[in-house]
Amino acid sequence: MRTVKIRGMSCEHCAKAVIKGLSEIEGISNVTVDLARGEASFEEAEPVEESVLRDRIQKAGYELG
Ligand SMILES: [Cu+2]
Repeated sequence: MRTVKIRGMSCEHCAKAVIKGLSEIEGISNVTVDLARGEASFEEAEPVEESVLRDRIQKAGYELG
């Protein structure tokens, strides 16, 4: 499992948007968000490039890191 920091999430709506965005990346599954910690966790079939994560999180309206 991989865990990344995400900035800008404040409520369940944000969590859902991040979960949806990350789940759409090929090879990523079981995405969960911990709002209090500002983190998302997921399983990867193969390591996903950080730039791919960053792009997808930005499209959802948030920032990686
Ligand atoms: Cu929100």
